Amino acid sequence: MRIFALTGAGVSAESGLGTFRDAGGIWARFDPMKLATPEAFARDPDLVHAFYDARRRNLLAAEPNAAHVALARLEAGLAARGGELFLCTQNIDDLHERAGSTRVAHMHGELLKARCLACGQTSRWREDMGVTASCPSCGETGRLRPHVVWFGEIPLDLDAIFAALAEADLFVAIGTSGSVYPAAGFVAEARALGIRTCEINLEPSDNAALFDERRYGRASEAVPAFVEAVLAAR
Ligand code: BJW
Repeated sequence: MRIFALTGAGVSAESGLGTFRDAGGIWARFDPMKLATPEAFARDPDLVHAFYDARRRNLLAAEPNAAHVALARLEAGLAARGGELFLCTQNIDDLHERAGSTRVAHMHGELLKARCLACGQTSRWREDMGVTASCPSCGETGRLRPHVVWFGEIPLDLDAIFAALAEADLFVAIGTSGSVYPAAGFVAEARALGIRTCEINLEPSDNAALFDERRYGRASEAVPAFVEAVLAAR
């Protein structure tokens, strides 16, 4: 069995990383147009760096939760049965990798990487970035940005993502509100391809009506239960 899993901020919520659109979420406290667009970064790089520096520090203090661990177990369990998990995350954290997932497509980038606007290289980055940091590849100063995908930018790895989606037997969306495209369109794409669809979320997402199966609850409980059911059935 080939499973395509799309994860969102809800999978990392119980690790202490904020979601975006819940009450008290990141976009309830900060204006995304001032922080998560290329225009915002050009206008006020100090402000944007401060926002991502704080989130990077928060991430480094966080730990994977039972939902991340269960998805790593699903990858290994499917592989042992001749199947495959394609794990596509909208999250910029590294909690799937730290829980043991070995192949993760980060369609909205990675907070622990920097991209140089001078040479185009990406580098691993765990410190505060700020406007005076130098690129480890080319040495240019003040040209680094967080390696994340802002509104109006094209998400990463889309060819591999759509190819994996087309080959899946099951599409499962976990902890995502289904409000940001193109990820929000994956469920409709899956349905058009005749792929079974499942949603796991705290509450019905914007796309809830498009899912064949719906499981509501906290990711730390609902995802392990889903993984057990999948692995027990094969
Ligand atoms: C729990 C839980 C618990 C809570 N357990 N659950 C139509 C078509 C195409 C594009 C567009 C379109 N209309 C508009 C657009 C443009 C735009 C867009 O979608 N805007 C919408 C707001 C309308 N999209 C873009 O600009 C994208 N680029 C693009 O479209 O390029 C064009 C193109 C595409 C394809 C081919 C060619 C060209 C880029 C989008 C970039 C998004 N960037 C951000 C920030 C990244 C960096 C950062 O982290 O700061 O990505 S925005 C933010 O939203 C972040 C997330 O990855 C993303 C999705 O959020 P997510 O994960 O769903 O979080 P929430 O908070 O919304 O939901 C959490 C859910 O968890 C909730 O439902 C809770 O109930 C649940 N939950 N606790 C389980 N314990």
